[in-house]
Amino acid sequence: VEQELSYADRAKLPNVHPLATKLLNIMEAKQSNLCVSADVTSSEELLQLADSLGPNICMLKTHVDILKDYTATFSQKLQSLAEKHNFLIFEDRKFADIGNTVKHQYEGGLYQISSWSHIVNAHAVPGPGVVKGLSAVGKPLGRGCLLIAQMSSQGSLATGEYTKAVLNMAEEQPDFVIGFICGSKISKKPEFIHMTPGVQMQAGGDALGQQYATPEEVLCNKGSDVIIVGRGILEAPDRLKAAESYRKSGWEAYTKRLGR
Ligand code: BMP
Repeated sequence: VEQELSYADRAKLPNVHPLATKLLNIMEAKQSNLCVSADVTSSEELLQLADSLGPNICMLKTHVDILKDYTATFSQKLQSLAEKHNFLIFEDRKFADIGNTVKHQYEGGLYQISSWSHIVNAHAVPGPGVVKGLSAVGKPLGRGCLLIAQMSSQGSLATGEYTKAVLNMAEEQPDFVIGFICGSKISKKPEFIHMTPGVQMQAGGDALGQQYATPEEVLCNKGSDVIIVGRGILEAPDRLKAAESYRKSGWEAYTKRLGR
């Protein structure tokens, strides 16, 4: 049986994207495969979260379009916190239009996402042009993209043949696509990062179709690399304590999978 590569081993692969290398090294150094989904509506609260949870996470995921008070200063402060605590920023924008449109949406508008977010994601629905458009803006800046191959929500249409087609699309543009949003490991290529939302300490769901699996299930049984946790941490009485407990569970599940 071939032994599975550790995050640190994968960071050194010859064909790995530099941003994936950076992420894998952060994960190893901080012993964290936790991405916190900072789904709050105030900039101040988001920055406070980033500063307090920063030491526990490998990545911070944002939805900047839910902020009621976004300013360019906010994005500068977030970048400083990412440097201070050594985590990557992932704006969960889910681009899903023709290449020319997503290019403008990524670079311009109010948010100028490409100027501050290390990672963005995209739906594969439009075809490879969506990645080409994003790449035209992001590649010169050293950015990377995750393709949405599966979703955690009930009744998702991103399954089966669609998921396979997303995989092929990623393999055709590895100079910009660093991995997937998915429920389980879907690519055998160790260069790709698998990131999974819909994670809480207890399996279950919410009233609007979200479905949850545990860190152990996602990292150990499903073979994903990074857990994305929002309300499991945000709604906890002590967010820092909750984040530390997700980090610990996630790391233990990963080391169990490696069997070392
Ligand atoms: P929570 O852990 O509170 O359910 O939040 C999950 C986060 O991950 C949300 O920000 C949501 O937009 C995102 N997400 C998801 O839940 N499922 C997906 O398939 C893709 C997502 O980006």
